[in-house]
Amino acid sequence: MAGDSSVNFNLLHRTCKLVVLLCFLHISVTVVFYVRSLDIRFAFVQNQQTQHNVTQSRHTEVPTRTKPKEDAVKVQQQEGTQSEGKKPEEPTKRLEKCPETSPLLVGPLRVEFNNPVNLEQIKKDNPNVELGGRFRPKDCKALQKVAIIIPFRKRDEHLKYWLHYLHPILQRQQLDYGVYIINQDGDEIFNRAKLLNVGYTEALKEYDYECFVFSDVDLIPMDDRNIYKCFRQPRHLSVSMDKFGFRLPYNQYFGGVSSMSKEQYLKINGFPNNYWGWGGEDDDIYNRLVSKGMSISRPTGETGKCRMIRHDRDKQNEPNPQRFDRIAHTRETMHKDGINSLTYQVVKLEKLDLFTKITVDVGKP
Ligand SMILES: [Mn+2]
Repeated sequence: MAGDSSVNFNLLHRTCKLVVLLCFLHISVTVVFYVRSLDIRFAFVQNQQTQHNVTQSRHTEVPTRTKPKEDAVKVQQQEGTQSEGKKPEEPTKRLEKCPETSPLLVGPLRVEFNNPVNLEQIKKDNPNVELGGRFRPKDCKALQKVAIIIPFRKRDEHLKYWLHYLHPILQRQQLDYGVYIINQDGDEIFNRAKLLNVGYTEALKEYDYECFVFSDVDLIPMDDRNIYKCFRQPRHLSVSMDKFGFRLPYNQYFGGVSSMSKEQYLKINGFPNNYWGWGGEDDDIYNRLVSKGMSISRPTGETGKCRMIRHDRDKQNEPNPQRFDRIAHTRETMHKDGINSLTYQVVKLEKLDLFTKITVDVGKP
């Protein structure tokens, strides 16, 4: 009996030891994980701050494995001293995202071209638009950065109306946007699609735009709920033009005003460069989209109403007789003709009050 109980006692003793050991192991593992999670949190906070302030990035690199805590403390001190000297930066740091639907929208608008407008007045009416035609909402972070690209030549009267109507609309849409007028230099035949490619390229040199709206200079939306931004599919915005009796002229129509994200644009190798003169380039773009498996998104006919400023046909923009033949071969030509084959010369770059004007030599056929 005595031997039996001592064996029992030994067994109990050993079991207790094992339990204590396991407890200790458990606690130490917990402590290690806790400390590491603290480090990660530090690193995360620093990362967030570096995103907002590039100048601090050198001091706020993620701590190395060896002495993470010391580094983190050092960083905090540095940031403390730096932020004191840089107070103006603070308010921009904590902007919340703008709402999915802007509360500033008013719906249907009256659009007419009877009363002349002038640039001075438009500038006064839009005090928040910055040099080069740039704007971003003050009290929230815009959902998209949008470059508005307008192919142009000798249409200053139309441009004034466009600026007069569009700047207030785009601001109410709470977009982070810039307006780029791509002016074809010289008197050679006009090339709309190539100018659009130039606009895409030049705008990206200036700012990290993620969305591109391609608009004719003479088209004005009649409803500010027609948002000049990008969607999951390429968007056709000018869906019911007064010129066509407020209807789509045909289902595949992609002319007038359209929008495409950077990804969508690159997927189709941009736009063709060899459509000289009027017509066809919008159908070519449509073919590119469809051949890459994309479809067209559109606002409703009511929201998508817009007016075109009446005008005579421009000189040096005659209908292009080759357009039907070109459109028939988009699928074969699109991979070698587009943003990857674009060549041009910037003649002049002007930062004006309400827009950026880029005058370019796009060559001739
Ligand atoms: Mn027109």
